[in-house]
Amino acid sequence: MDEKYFPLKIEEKWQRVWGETGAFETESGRDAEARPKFFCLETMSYPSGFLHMGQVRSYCLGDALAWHKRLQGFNVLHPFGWDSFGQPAEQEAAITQDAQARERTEENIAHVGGQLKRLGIGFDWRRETATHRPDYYKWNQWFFLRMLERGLIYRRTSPVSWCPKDETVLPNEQTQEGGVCPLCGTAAEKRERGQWFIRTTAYAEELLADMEEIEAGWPDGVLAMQRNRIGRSVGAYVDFPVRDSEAKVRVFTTRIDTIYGATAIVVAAEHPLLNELEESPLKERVMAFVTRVKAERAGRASNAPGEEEKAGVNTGLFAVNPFSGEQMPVWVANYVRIEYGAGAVMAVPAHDEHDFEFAQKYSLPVHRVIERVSHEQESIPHTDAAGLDQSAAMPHAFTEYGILVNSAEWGGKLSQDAIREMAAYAEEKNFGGGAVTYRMRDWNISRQGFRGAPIPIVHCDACGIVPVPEQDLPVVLPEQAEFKGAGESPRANIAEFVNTSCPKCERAARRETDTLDAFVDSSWHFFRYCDPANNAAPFDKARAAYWTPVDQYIAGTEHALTHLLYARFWTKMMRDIGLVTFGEPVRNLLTPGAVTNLVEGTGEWRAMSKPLGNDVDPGEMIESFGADALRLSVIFAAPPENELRWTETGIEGAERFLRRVYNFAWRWHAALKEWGELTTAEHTLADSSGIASGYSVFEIDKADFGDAARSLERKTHQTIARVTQDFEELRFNTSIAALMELANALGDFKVAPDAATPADKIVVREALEALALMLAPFAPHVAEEMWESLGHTAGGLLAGGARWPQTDAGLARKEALEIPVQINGKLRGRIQATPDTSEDELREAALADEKVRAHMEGRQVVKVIVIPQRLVNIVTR
Ligand code: ANZ
Ligand code: ZN
Repeated sequence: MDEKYFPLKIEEKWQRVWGETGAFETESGRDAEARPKFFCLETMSYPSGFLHMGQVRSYCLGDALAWHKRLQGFNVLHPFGWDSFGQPAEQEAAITQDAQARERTEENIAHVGGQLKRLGIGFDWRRETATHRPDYYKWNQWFFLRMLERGLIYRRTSPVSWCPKDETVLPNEQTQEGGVCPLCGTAAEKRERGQWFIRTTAYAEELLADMEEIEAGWPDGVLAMQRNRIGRSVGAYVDFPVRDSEAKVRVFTTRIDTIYGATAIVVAAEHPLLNELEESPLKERVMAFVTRVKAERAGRASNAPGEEEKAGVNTGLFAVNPFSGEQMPVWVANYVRIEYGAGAVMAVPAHDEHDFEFAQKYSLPVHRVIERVSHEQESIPHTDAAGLDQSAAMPHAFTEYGILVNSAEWGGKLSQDAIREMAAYAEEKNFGGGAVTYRMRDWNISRQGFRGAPIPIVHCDACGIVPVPEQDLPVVLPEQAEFKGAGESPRANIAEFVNTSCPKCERAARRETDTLDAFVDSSWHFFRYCDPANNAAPFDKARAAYWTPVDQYIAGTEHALTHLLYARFWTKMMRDIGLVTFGEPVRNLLTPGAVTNLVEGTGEWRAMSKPLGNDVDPGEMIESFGADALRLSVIFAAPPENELRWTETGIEGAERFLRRVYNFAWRWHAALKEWGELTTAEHTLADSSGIASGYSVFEIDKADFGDAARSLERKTHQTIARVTQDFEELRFNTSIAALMELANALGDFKVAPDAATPADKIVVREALEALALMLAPFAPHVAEEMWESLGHTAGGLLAGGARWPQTDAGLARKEALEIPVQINGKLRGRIQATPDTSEDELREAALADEKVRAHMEGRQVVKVIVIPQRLVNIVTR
């Protein structure tokens, strides 16, 4: 240990030692796997060329937990990978027309990987994976074939964005707001085109039901988002015959009880019924409208309903209500989506807000058929023609359940009962029945972008669609694709790629030119970490059985919805093809908040980003303050889930704290080291995992302890208890606060090292050892240096088998307090409490105290004033 703290020097030293001793290299094999495991995962990184502070935060949180678990004796897997076909990487390559995209990716990987190593993050680098490498994406293609065999993959036409100028398909992600081509700015068009889909909806029910298993370990917000995306909806379908036609229109409704109030049928612009329209001026109007709606949709980034003003046209067709026999017009409108339910609705303006708005605009009738159930109202509200006038004047839709009116023999029933009975009736009469639909859609995995894993399919004129045989995998992505003018995917005019022979009949055939969505890569990547070099399978089943599911995943909220839903789906699929034995891949999920910074000239805190100019380069921070200070500051600044407002004073404070701790260790290390050698020779405690503990334990008569020693000892054990507990609850920031308090207690320990008694040395040594061990998850380089200075020379904390400190429960207990109790300002008694005793508990204890009660005889309590940890004052009359 040097006298002065030079972060860069000790950081370089320990990173070298960790590399040499393989400190973070996860053990495999039977011996290691007899130990309890902990799989700590953060999201992959896009190799964008620089490290972002948000990533730094996430990796520092993960590393803190990984260190803690290692010190607790777990066999810890903390791996790292590159999402190198991920959207930003792809976008950059496409926009810059980067023909050397692959080399650039490898350069970025080397550069950012170097920054992560410089930060000292304890990844097992031997397991590093990158999704753009053929040895990885080969397995994406393998999974594709497995799913194809099982009927989980199918092909159908679906719209893509198309740039008419560049004559190319635009990846959906790249079609920016307003629908312009990212290359030339021309307005994008939509074209129908055959694309590949995974039947994720086959797992919708299970994706929802299994959420029970993860309920405890996932944030409520994420659970809600998943539920909402799956979007289970229970209702009924009803078939409405079209007048003068064989056709029927099927609608999905959650409110079949309102069917007597239906005054129109409204279909989506893509509805097949529209093909049936007779040649007529009306047909022209309808088709013009349909074209307009489709164009508007193409121009919008999302397909969310309700964003646009409602619009529609009358088709001239009529449909017949199978309950009432009433006829109603068929409209086409922009607020009905083809993908949901049956792609058509019965419009009930009186009871649905969307329909109400639509009816207002186009003067459709409003028929009220549900009344509020009122308490006074004993009888059923009467149902005469006057009801109609009344309902026409409804200021808005009445959307609640109630009692049916104007509904023939169903009148007088409660909505809940009618919903059940009317669906059963529809089923009995063969024009409908109960139905469950999901908002979730099948997953379109076709991409026409610059880079990605080629879909392993050959198109043969004779045999049709033929899968590439497994032994021919991987189908390697040609790296020199031209983005423009291919008329298709960028690969379409690369003859060497496209032209091939049919695996079945050996005649000339064409390769599929689409690539797989990069979400495929990330859906299973963490399983690959268990066995990253496997050449015969995506991973070995036994290895995965040991390591997975993931014990703790740390993933930003931007990944919480789509990525995790796909990862959950993928795991269930892998279970069904026999690779794993469970269906939920992630036990616990932490979603760190954004790292924000002031945007100059606006006074606004926004997530750091290069375009906003409010990003901070982690590399520069490391140069100025050291990796430990950066790591400590990003964890200390806020609870993990919260926004982290970046300030340079934060990292300055962290550096000052580390320097203080370091200086204290330096001041004492000579005295303590000697003492350590003389007396203890390190007890070797065997812990439950059978590994020797390097934590020093002293046998000494506590009677020799002075007040200062006693109080420092107590502080040490209280800190161990608190920090250990905080780790359980992922409250990393408050555990750092506790370590700061312990450091302060050391600072207050006024004995000089050369005047210290053996007892003094023992408590200081114990405190410093505990501080080093508990600081290791946050500032591992300083921690290693302190630990070594205390005489532990076995090649570092982990190589030396150091263990998380144990707390002495008796010592950890908070000191007892005596709280005075006053009655009307006069001291009348004392009660026992701890600093944690709540106000309510203090109030109750004071009122229950015997002496106090004796003084209260015959008086009435007006109020009780409680000052926590200090005083209770009872005011009486
Ligand atoms: C008639 C009705 C009357 C409805 C009423 C609601 C209230 P959730 O709960 O989200 O599943 N709907 C059905 N298919 C649709 C589509 N393709 N595009 C737009 N809207 C559609 O919503 C189900 C309700 O959404 C259905 O119930 C239908 O309107 C509408 F008083 O049918 B309802
Ligand atoms: Zn063929």
